[in-house]
Amino acid sequence: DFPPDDAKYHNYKEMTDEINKAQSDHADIAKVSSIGKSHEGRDIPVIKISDNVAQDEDEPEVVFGCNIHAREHLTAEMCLRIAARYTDGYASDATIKDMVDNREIYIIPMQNPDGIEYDIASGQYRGWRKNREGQGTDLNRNFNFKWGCCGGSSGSPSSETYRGPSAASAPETKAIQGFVDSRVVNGKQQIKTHIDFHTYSELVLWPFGWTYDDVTEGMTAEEAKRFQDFGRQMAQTNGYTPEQSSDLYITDGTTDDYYWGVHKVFSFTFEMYPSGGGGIDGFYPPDERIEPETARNDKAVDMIVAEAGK
Ligand code: 0X9
Ligand code: CA
Ligand code: CA
Ligand code: CA
Ligand code: ZN
Repeated sequence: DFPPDDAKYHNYKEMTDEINKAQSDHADIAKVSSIGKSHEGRDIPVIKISDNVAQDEDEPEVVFGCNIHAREHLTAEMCLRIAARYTDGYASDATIKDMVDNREIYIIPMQNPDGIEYDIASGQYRGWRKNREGQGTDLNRNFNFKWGCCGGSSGSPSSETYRGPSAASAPETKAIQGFVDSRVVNGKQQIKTHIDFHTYSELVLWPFGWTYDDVTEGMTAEEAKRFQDFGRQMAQTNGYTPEQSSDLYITDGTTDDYYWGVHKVFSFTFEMYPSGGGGIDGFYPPDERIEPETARNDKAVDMIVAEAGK
């Protein structure tokens, strides 16, 4: 489990307990289901938040994904905060009620449950990043859009950025892609906006990662400007640095390139606290940082929820 000093972080069971409680406390607006199973057979839960939650209504849909990299535990706390704000705040906060009533919000707090549990299993952090299939696949290099195209991933199973033997080879990737694909209804993708949360470096990143070009096949000048403008606006609220993801380094097979490249979902990657300097310790901020560093993104989260209606 987490070391005693970091007990406020949620392990897999505590995460499922938390979202199941949100569902039972707010059954009219919160519904938990599973998008599929991990390599070791754990369910990957998603909590949907909306009015008339049992129905698939014609409302813009939003996805928040967290903890696709195992050691990035602060991000699961980010997703749990979003779920708590939109459920607990519904009765008292008119702005939240308006968002919940007019959107279908999907939150996936742990996209890599096996890796997360492995990282904390001994009581001493292992610094694990990938899933737990073989030597591990980097799930954020395994998505089926320009997979392995551009030197932004590795073909070596021992590498931290191993892309896997084929696109969407990992069951966790299959589950996420299958979920996104399933939101195409009558030929129309219902998901309009998305953020995937990572740590660390305090960045707001937008597609593409596979190329340095900002305008290219699948990204018009107008679309690139929308990403830049909105990314910079979100970064003004949290103090992160906004940039195209390839300005960090070239990546292929990532979530954001997949969401935008395949589905035209307006998709961002956030790198949360800290800003830098920590080496491996940067992935393990003390649990006292959870509250301030997740609250820091409340405004950006509300913005991307609103933007789904644009
Ligand atoms: O390398 C990654 O997957 C991300 N950094 S992390 O330290 N969390 O592993 C950055 C990905 C940046 N590229 C895209 N988002 N496309
Ligand atoms: Ca502590
Ligand atoms: Ca609804
Ligand atoms: Ca819908
Ligand atoms: Zn990451």
